[in-house]
Amino acid sequence: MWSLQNLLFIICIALKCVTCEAGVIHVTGYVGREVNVSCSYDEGYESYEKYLCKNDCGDSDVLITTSNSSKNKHRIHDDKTSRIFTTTISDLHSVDAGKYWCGVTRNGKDIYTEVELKLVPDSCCDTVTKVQSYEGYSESVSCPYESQYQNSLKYICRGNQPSTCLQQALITSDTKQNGRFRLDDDKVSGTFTVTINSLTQNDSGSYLCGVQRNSDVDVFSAVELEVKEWCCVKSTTINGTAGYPLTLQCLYPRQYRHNSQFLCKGEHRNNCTKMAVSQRRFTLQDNATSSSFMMKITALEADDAGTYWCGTDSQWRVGNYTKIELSVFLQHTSTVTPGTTVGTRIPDAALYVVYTVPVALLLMCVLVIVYKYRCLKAGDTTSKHTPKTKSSKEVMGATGSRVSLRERILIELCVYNTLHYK
Ligand SMILES: *[C@@H]1O[C@H](CO)[C@@H](O)[C@H](O)[C@H]1NC(C)=O
Ligand SMILES: *[C@@H]1O[C@H](CO)[C@@H](O)[C@H](O)[C@H]1NC(C)=O
Ligand SMILES: *[C@@H]1O[C@H](CO)[C@@H](O)[C@H](O)[C@H]1NC(C)=O
Ligand SMILES: *[C@@H]1O[C@H](CO)[C@@H](O)[C@H](O)[C@H]1NC(C)=O
Ligand SMILES: *[C@@H]1O[C@H](CO)[C@@H](O)[C@H](O)[C@H]1NC(C)=O
Ligand SMILES: *[C@@H]1O[C@H](CO)[C@@H](O)[C@H](O)[C@H]1NC(C)=O
Ligand SMILES: CC(=O)N[C@H]1CO[C@H](CO)[C@@H](O)[C@@H]1O
Repeated sequence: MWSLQNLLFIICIALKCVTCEAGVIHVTGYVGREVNVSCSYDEGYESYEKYLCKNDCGDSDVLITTSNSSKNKHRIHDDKTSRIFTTTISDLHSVDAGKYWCGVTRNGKDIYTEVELKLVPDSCCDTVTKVQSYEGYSESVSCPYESQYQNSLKYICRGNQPSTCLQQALITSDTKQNGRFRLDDDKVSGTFTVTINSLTQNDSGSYLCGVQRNSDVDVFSAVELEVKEWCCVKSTTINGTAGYPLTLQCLYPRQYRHNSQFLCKGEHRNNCTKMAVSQRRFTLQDNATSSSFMMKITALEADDAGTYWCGTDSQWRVGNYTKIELSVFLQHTSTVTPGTTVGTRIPDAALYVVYTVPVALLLMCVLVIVYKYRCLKAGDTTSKHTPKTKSSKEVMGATGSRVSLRERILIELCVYNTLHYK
């Protein structure tokens, strides 16, 4: 059964006289994108109709002809000077893969060229090289390639979409230098290197190294670059108490021990103000044995709270940096934390002292005041009007003006205690 079908097919093909004049044309396209299928023809056929068909090229298999050059997702263009007609198939789906024929209509048998369309996903790659760096640094990305591509165009682009990589290339081997990007091609080792200067966190992400091929889709390798925020190299939090001495310790890599050491203060490391070591309260001390230097503050002040940065290179380029968040405690009352302006925290602290006296004591005062107020009111009322109840009369009789004096003393004592409580 199968062989009969096969035979019928062969006969069918033979009857249609399909011939492969220039062998099979292999074309690769990206899923979701478009592909150009170009077929050449011999001299003399310039004015003939050209077409692209699928399967066994019956009438219903013709996808597009030069007589009607745009249909659905197919476009055809006949370049009569170079004698090449090109069919563009857009919005490629996996079902579009397979065998096609380029045809030239003529009396008798048409001329056919076989085309094999292969589809690949528009993403790359299974293996990704990871590269880590820091803000402000320069980083080189190495892209190896096979020796047969020594003289091919090399390029790098962002993202991981091969189909658009070349047109969005950041730099190619033709330009070599473009702003912060430089491309060096070492043909001997078969590696091209892309160097990116003055890295920002914006440079983090995926990159594709591309090598152009003329007869097929380009070759790619994927790189993932992570640019770390400069501050996050090391971060510590320190609590100090106002009035007491404090030492801030800054570690540095041993190889940087001869660099100048600095400490600065400010929310952002790019515009923090350098600590004036000449200030009497501060002293800077290096400790080479522990690869660190220390900033000693004799008596901590509320103003000292904030963010500090220290390192061993004022160019902010190399070495390890430390971010220190210093909070200053005002003797068991309130904290001056970094990120807030000290000027507004101090009054807070003062209020805190007044309002955090034991609640019980305050409550007692309030009760006494209320009680006394009511007593006085009751006294006033009863002196002008006839007492309505026995109890109110008793209260009046038992207390009177003498009690009022005693109460006043109590209240005053109470308020005094409240205000002078520490
Ligand atoms: C197909 O050819 C057209 C015309 O030359 C060109 O603009 C387009 O970029 C080509 N598409 C692809 C995927 O090569
Ligand atoms: C070309 O194709 C379009 C859309 O399929 C159709 O409307 C039009 O009639 C065709 N033109 C000719 C000359 O066949
Ligand atoms: C970061 O990249 C975005 C878009 O990718 C851009 O709009 C923004 O300006 C860039 N920021 C810097 C600081 O380069
Ligand atoms: C500093 O004080 C805060 C608030 O009291 C506390 O949460 C934190 O654990 C303290 N940190 C250190 C390093 O003592
Ligand atoms: C410091 O730099 C940051 C951004 O890095 C900016 O938001 C801030 O306003 C700057 N501060 C001053 C005082 O220039
Ligand atoms: C330097 O650091 C080492 C190790 O932490 C310590 O033993 C030594 O006392 C420090 N020296 C000074 C002068 O602080
Ligand atoms: C960013 C940076 O330079 N980090 C260095 C911090 O210090 C250690 C050694 O102490 C180095 O190995 C890191 O490279």
